[in-house]
Amino acid sequence: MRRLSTFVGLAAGLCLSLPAAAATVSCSAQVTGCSFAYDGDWPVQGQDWTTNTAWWTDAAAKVKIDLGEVVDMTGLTISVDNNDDYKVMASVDGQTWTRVLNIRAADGEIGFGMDTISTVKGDPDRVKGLGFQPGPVRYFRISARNGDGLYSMGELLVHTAP
Ligand SMILES: [Ca+2]
Ligand SMILES: [Ca+2]
Repeated sequence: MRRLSTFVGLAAGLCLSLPAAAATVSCSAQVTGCSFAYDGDWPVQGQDWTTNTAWWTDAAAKVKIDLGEVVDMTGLTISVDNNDDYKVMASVDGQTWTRVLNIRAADGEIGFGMDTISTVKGDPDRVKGLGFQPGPVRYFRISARNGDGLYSMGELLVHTAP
């Protein structure tokens, strides 16, 4: 199910990047259901953390996304399990990494199951204070720690400048 905010964003004249044909997702071996992390389908908020999601239980695990090209990122929307800390690292060249998003377990409005969190102004799932860093990006690495040790990611949307 695509998220309503995608259409709200389009109505507002924003240019959104759904998974591009050249984009790829890969994961470290601890992750189950890797492709669900970046297939364009969004978990319903509050749904089970292992249904159509990439999920893991090892804090060393990583979900890796390569957009296939450098884009000018203006915002991020991500679906993660509600009760853990998630870190999104990004890179232009795959060598130098910057933390572009820092989600804490208490962020978002969902108290059980999957939670969609966005940096985009006007998005109903917007959360302030996530340490979002806009700018050029190509590669992403998402990892999790703390919480209950049961981690999950359902989707990522990179918002770009028109
Ligand atoms: Ca998905
Ligand atoms: Ca959890």
